Amino acid sequence: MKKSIALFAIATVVGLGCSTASAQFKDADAAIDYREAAMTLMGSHFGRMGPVAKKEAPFDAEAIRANVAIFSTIAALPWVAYGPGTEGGAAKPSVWSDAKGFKQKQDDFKVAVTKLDAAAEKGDFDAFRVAFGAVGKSCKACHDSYREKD
Ligand code: ASC
Repeated sequence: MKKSIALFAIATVVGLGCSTASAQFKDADAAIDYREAAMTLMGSHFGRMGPVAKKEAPFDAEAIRANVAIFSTIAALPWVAYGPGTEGGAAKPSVWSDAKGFKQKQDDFKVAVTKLDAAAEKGDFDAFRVAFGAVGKSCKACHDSYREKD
């Protein structure tokens, strides 16, 4: 009897572990792949605007508007893939041990991205440049605290 209770407890814990990771993803690896894919696309769409912000490439307001629209859409995606039981990849354990701090970084980032969106919609270079810089700082602040160094 005791043994069956213990087995039930283990099954429950394992079951919960699985259900948290698989609420939206098959397993932890699927969640890691998803968030890393989203980050890769974010890096591509953000990074290509760097030369424009640095005045090394011309400011094409419509191209920037379209690219920021893609970036801000992708920027909403990774966060759901850091659920319980998805530790690993480039994420530091502090993502989970300091969940509040990690959430604050996400919130700061979302505010910065919203401002970048507004600037891109306005088509104003200076507003874009300032907002782009703030998003970059937000990326870096989170990476410094919550991403393993390469
Ligand atoms: C990028 C990219 C990042 C950020 C960061 C900004 O283009 O891939 O991780 O910008 O370097 O500081």
